[in-house]
Amino acid sequence: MPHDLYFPQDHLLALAQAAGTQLGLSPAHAQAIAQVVVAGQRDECHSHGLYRLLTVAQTIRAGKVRCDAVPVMTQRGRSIIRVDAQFGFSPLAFETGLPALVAAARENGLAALAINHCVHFTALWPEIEALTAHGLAALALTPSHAWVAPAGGKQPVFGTNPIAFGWPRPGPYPYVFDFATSAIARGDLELHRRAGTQLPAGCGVDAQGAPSRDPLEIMQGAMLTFGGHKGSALATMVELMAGALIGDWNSQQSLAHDAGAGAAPAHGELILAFDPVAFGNRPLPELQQMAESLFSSIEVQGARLPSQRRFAARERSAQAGIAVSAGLYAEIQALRSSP
Ligand code: NDP
Ligand code: PYC
Repeated sequence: MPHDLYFPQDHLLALAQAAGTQLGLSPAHAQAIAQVVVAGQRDECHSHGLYRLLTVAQTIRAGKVRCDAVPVMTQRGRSIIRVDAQFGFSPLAFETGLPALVAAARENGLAALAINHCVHFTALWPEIEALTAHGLAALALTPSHAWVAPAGGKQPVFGTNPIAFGWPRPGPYPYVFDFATSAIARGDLELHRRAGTQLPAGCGVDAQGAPSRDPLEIMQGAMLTFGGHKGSALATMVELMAGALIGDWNSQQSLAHDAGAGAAPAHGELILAFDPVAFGNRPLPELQQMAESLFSSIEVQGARLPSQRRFAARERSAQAGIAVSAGLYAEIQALRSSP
């Protein structure tokens, strides 16, 4: 019977960092990656928690990432920050651009961070929360590998293409949503495959285009977008705004570059930061009050805000330790001692 073990955050950070270093990552990359995967585990986002270190390992072993890449930041005009990740993993590139993005958003009201040539495997909400912590609203988009068919089609074109948004609230937690534009994230499909379980209906088709709930069959066929033509259009927008707009690969090019290696996608990411004070021309608490009344009218009817499950998990983890299944813990330990 699988069971969970519980660990203090510092223990998992040290383990994840040691595993990354053992895999060959520079200390800066190992640390940046440890932060995001442990945050995912802490918030019970299992598709983007410690499990993602297995993707990191696969990507390194396939030779599809530069383990010691040093991101290079440049600025165009006052509000476009570019960070070239030099084919390293994305978390360090984001850390590199964050201070300049915050400063440019403060100065101009709106600023963009375009990350180019990164290898990407993370959830987007850690980046969104890094911006809401500065009192900024934020939007992030990134393609992935072409696994998802357009509405009305059967051939994969889009990535799972997440869209994440955040709004700064008074108190410890912002308003944040963060979701794949596919009906299910690839990470969750992988977890179903590992567990030998079926997907919910409507997530994919087999190689003949027939509806399927089998992860392996869908991997041979195509995943589907959420919301039919609406998800399909949003996925297209992500390909354009975090692909062509920033002069980087789309999900088809990322998958072609992968050439069957099973590595994390390689492409760009677009992150926009908005200063509500500049747009609203009022003090932040006044603007936040307007937002709070919207949130109240959602919650008063028993509906929940996105990320509340995640924040509740964060509180539980702070009290009881971070839960990790015994099997996954053993796999991460094995990475730390791998040759
Ligand atoms: P989910 O469908 O699990 O959740 C999407 C969002 O909706 C979350 O903010 C979630 O909050 C919220 N939510 C869920 N249920 C409700 C509800 N009943 N009422 C209100 N809000 C709700 O996300 P996905 O599986 O689509 O994506 C998971 C992660 O995968 C994301 O973090 C995403 O960034 C990542 N991803 C990354 C990719 C990449 O290329 N790097 C590609 C695709 C996905 P809560 O978490 O609190 O439940
Ligand atoms: O879960 O779809 C996903 C995903 C793709 C890249 C990183 N996560």
